[in-house]
Amino acid sequence: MRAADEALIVVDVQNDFCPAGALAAAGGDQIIPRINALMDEFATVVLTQDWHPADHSSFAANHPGAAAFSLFDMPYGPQVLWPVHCVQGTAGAEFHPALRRDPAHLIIRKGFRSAIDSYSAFFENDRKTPTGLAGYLHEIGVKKLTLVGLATDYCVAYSALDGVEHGFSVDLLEGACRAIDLNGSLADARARTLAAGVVWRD
Ligand code: VGL
Ligand code: ZN
Repeated sequence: MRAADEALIVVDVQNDFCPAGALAAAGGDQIIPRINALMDEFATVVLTQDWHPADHSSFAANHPGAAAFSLFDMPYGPQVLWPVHCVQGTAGAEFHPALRRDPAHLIIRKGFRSAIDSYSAFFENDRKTPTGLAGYLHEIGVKKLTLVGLATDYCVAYSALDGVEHGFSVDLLEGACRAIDLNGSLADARARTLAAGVVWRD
């Protein structure tokens, strides 16, 4: 067991981010056995779940003429337009069937407001709207986070950065994550998280 003040944050291990999913990270399902085993080491386990309404503004399909993976100017800044993924109530939004969920104390959903995307488990993409996760973790005395899941360069990296911002010490287990890697996004995420003090481990 790790120290009682450590939490495992399992980011978006959902069907749509795994092979054959709508927005797959290559090898996304390969990380699941390790994540399942890690859950036994932590007193606090949190799962996050990307959970979009069908009319979500991050979907290219909701912007006539726009291509998936292009950039779009949202009121809160540039946003990648994604293929339709993790729509509430669909199979793609479910956790991968091999992922253990019994050990989770909290499942936090994000991206459920049509007008704002949410990569981070802590803040939506306007960087202002909180999910409540920081309050939960602080209130139960968590000091250190270990981040695993999908995708390394989006939801995991953004959660890591915001974790540091909220005063947690943050480890990112690269071998228990897989990336989308769009236009250098993985190298970019690594540089930005390292500069912020996130510790990358195998
Ligand atoms: C994610 C893009 C869009 C992720 C979620 O989980 O990394 N990426 N929605
Ligand atoms: Zn999403």
